[in-house]
Amino acid sequence: MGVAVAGRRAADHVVGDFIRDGLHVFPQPLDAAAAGALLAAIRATRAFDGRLFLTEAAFDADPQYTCVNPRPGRNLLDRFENLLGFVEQAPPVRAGLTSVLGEGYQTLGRKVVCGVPAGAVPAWLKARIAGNPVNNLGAYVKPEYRDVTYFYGIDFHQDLIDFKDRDADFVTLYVYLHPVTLSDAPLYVLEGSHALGAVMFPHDLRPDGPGFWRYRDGRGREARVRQRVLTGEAGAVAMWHACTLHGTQPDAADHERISLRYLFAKGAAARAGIDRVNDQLGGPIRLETTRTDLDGRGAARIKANSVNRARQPAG
Ligand SMILES: O=C(O)CCC(=O)C(=O)O
Ligand SMILES: [Fe+2]
Repeated sequence: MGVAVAGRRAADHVVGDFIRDGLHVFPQPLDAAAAGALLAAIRATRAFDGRLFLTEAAFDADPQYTCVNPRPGRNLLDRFENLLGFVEQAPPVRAGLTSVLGEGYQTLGRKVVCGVPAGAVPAWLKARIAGNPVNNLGAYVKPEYRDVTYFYGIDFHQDLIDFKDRDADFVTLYVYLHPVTLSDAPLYVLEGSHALGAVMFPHDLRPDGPGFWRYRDGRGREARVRQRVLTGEAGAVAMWHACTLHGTQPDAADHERISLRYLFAKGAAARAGIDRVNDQLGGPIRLETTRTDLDGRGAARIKANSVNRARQPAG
């Protein structure tokens, strides 16, 4: 088989995974040594412990719920441009992205995501956020550390949640920088959940037998979807559709989980694999309103969570 034919078959395989599962897990991890070098550089910038956080009094003096994530000019990854080639230039990553998004795909964003371990979250904060569906801790982190996104678990969501009035023409690429076991807040991905299209958060999900969920879109359609837990080695890499449900439980380990999260969008290509995927969705590919869990300030106003009820697989 020639190189071009092999490349085309691999590309079809990636798009096929997206059509069926809304998820592609790359068969080989990226360069683990390079992942380790980046991880060391990230860890050298701060202690991922209680010192990340404001005091309760400082928080309450002026609560800020928005603009607490990395943004241009405040993004830790931009300091490590020279350490990112093992992801951004990796031939399997480039080929996979090209098959889904076409030539000239664009980087919509990239950042470090930290799963904060239970022991690092101050007691006052744990009490306040218990049961919230989205525990992005940016609001409670000292401003100088908001160049990383910090989670203490996030319920099943579509990454389209951050993009009202935009088509699901992008994918998330997620890279583990160290081994991630069941106790390191691995991602839980619901295979095939993208097939109902864009649906508002929070989602109607009920356990439906071991490792399965019944997912309803509120428009009369439903699907039985399989829960896949993405444990993996350093350099493990996966990508999913903007409508694929995924989430994490709070990090139960005594150390942080550090990963990279990229968003890539279709570029100049007139038609790409993502269009074939989206043609087959049984629902819209865009929403005017993507979430109903926040109040006017951006604070949680709903206490409910599905992913925390997920049973961990044995092992
Ligand atoms: O890393 C996590 O815990 C969840 C990340 C995620 O789903 C996101 O940032 O959209
Ligand atoms: Fe996400």
